[in-house]
Amino acid sequence: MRVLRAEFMLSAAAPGGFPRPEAPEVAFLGRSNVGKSSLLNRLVNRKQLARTSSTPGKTRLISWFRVVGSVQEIHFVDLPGYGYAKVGKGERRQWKRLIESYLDGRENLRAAVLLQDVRRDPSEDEDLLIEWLSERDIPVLLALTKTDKFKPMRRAERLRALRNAFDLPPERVFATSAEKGLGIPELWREIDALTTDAP
Ligand SMILES: Nc1nc2c(ncn2[C@@H]2O[C@H](COP(=O)(O)OP(=O)(O)OP(=O)(O)O)[C@@H](O)[C@H]2O)c(=O)[nH]1
Ligand SMILES: [Mg+2]
Repeated sequence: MRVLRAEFMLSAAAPGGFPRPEAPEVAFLGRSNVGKSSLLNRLVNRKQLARTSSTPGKTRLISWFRVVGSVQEIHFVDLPGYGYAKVGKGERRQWKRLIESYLDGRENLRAAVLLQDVRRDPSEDEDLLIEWLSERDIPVLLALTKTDKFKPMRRAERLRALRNAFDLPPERVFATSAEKGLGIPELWREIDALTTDAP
């Protein structure tokens, strides 16, 4: 789908502030600093739509973005990152509560893009998220981020390792770079397929 317009809608810290579920939604999930905001910006061709941070772990809110496309309107949802070392137990519990309150009963959520830095191996956080998503029958698209950090040989090696580590269908795994625009058309194709109702 061609993006005609993209704009920030609102941020919320609790379900009372979530917007009404009036368009198909795609959520972006991943460790803090993994590149969620950057990938989201790249998908809509807007450098500074979602704020990218040099101080990781600052986003404590869920943010909605309206994406007006050539076919339909969809909403992108930027979920707070996790796994930031300085975060205490209480904050982690709060993060879990917020994410689960979003995932539970969000009937317009069509897909979750789980981001994983290509340089890291998955942790129990990614395992937990995949479990939550599969319990709720939400399709997972795995975006391996920052693949520009590697030369081609090493990149291919890491892709292989991560494809093995995540037990997902190969067509749902994407090697991306927000910096270079890699993997963006492929990811869009799958987002389109999951957000468009079959005729
Ligand atoms: N080289 C490279 N750097 C990237 C890429 N994507 C993101 N970054 C950098 O990684 C850092 C974090 O990016 P963000 O997009 O803010 O990450 P985030 O997941 O939204 O972070 P939080 O909102 O804090 O959880 C920034 O310094 C980005 O410039 C990429 O594809 N390649
Ligand atoms: Mg962010």
